[in-house]
Amino acid sequence: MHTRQNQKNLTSAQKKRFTAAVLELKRSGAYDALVRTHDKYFVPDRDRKLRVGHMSPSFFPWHRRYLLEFERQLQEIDAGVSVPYWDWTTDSSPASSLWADDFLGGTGRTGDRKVMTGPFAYDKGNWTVTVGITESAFLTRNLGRPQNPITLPTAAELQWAIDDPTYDVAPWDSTATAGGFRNKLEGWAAPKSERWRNHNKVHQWIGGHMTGGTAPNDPAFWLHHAFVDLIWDRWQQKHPGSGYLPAAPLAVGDLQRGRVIARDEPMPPWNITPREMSDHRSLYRYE
Ligand SMILES: [Cu+2]
Repeated sequence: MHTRQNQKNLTSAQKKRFTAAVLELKRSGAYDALVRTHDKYFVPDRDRKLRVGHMSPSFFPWHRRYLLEFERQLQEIDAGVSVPYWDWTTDSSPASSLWADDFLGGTGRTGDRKVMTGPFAYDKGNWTVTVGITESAFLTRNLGRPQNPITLPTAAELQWAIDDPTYDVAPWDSTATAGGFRNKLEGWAAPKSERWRNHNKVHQWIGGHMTGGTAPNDPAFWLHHAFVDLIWDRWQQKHPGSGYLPAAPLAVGDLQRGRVIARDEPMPPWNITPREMSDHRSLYRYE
């Protein structure tokens, strides 16, 4: 049993061990295999295929299992490491210690958005982007998008999602605007003028590689999704009578049948069900 800590409480020794283990995973090739997995399951509504990772109810359990994969691989390198989480409602500035030279490094430079500081800066020689290189082989970021500013989600915006007692609603995709915790937190449930909320807005605030299917090219991905995972837990604590939906496979004739994972259906690529992923307390805890 290990503890996932708030990133702001990590000692400099812990930050060093975490980043060293990530760099070793990158060197071995295992990191890029994980990036490829995320990209493969980044299937939008319009594709009319099974949606398991995003724009669907299994967004939370799929990412829980995906983070466990990453964390187990890190722990094979250094058993004392776990994934920290980033509470973006409180550490909401590019000046946060998260973005310092001794941890994730900062924003990209003007022009090509190339990250110039920290262990993942291309010029340090240890972090070449190889999956989804249409953009660039160097890590890019644009924290807060100064030329067209965007702010991180507030505590109130997060609470708006957590307060919804219904896990998810039909049509179980990005257009599920009738409510539902999942889409309010994943962040598609927003008026056009606003575009993104909560989880999605954080990807946009970081910018660069974090905005597409190959977002795990930026190690900030894991800290963001560890907090998303913790939020799922907070929602469960607040609504003990609610559970994952849909509880059963969708009926014949439903346009979403075969495209959405029900509570006891297996999620690729691990063939584990949302029910099996709905309680993390035997695996790890949050500080
Ligand atoms: Cu994400």
